[in-house]
Amino acid sequence: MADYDPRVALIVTDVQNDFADPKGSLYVNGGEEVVAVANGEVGRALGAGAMVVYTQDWHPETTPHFQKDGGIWPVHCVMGTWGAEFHPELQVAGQVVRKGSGGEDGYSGFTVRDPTTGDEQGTALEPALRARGVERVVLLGLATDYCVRATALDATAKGFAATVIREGCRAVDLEPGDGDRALDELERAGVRIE
Ligand code: VGL
Ligand code: ZN
Repeated sequence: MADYDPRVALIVTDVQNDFADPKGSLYVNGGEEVVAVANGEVGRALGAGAMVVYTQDWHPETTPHFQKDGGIWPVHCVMGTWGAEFHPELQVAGQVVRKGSGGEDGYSGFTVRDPTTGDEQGTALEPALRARGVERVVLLGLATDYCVRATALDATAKGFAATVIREGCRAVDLEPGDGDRALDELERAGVRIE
């Protein structure tokens, strides 16, 4: 079990209908199963005085992130639509950080990247953590091989200790095994997997 204290932030990654509901446009197998895990961790984190932050994939209707516009993904998490909303059973009790709204690839909760120029820009996440004196982050959510991976790698690169709760994550697995490979990669990068 992840330990929480006031220097910890739980980052609940993209637990949104398009990923977590079987009717979602980019449904991640078992995505709905992370909701209960997330709620349990949110309760324990808040009880221990830790910060809880939520990321939300938040795309415009047209973005090179989408297949129809030259990218690789079906249309998903379009801002203001049902698919972009958090899963209705997710307990949302903290700051929400949206990413991708300028048409960027928004895999990491910390940075977004312009898919044509490659320019990276920070989101509100790191300033929010620094303002609270956070030293360690605990991550769960969707999807293991994309947003959880990218956010955890950025967290360690920025000097935060990072833990990923495996049972609170599910993978897209475009190629079978992508999720497991992502967890191996994270472990090699110094992320604790539990
Ligand atoms: C994600 C694919 C496309 C994610 C976001 O949240 O992991 N995956 N956009
Ligand atoms: Zn996306």
